[in-house]
Amino acid sequence: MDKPVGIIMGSQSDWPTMREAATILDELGIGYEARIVSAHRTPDRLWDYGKTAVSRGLKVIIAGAGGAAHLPGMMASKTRVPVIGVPVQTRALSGVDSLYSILQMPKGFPVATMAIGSAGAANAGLMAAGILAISDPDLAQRVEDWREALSASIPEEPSDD
Ligand code: RP5
Repeated sequence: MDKPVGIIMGSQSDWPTMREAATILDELGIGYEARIVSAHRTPDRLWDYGKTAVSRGLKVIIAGAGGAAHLPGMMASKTRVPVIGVPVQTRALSGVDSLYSILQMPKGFPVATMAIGSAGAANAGLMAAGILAISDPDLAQRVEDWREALSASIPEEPSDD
């Protein structure tokens, strides 16, 4: 299977959050790789990843980090492959630190920033799917089906159970 999506994260501790993106990609039959790439702890790895992203066939990068979350922005500086940023929830500042670190990019180097935490990671998977579906009609149908199934799973009335 092709692996058009790269899921990268600053630390092993981000994986429980970023796994939500991977789960969505699995559900939609999209290939991906997952790597730990830290802006601060492994800057050379970040540089190499960004430098080779296009030549390795990556179409979308999902980047999650927490705290001083420089990974998505630095990756966006290094490659034209679209970067979707996921602010990981932190204990000290609940992820607002991550959100602001990822969101406020200077003109010229955009990062599509998702919500804080696991909802943001799942939505990053869906955003990646939507981007890839532009040029893949089979995937577009799977995304439509996924959305319909989600809507169908929402009850019309609340329950006491
Ligand atoms: C960031 O620091 C990572 O993205 C992670 O969210 C945070 C804490 O990392 P650990 O100390 O748990 O490795 O670089």
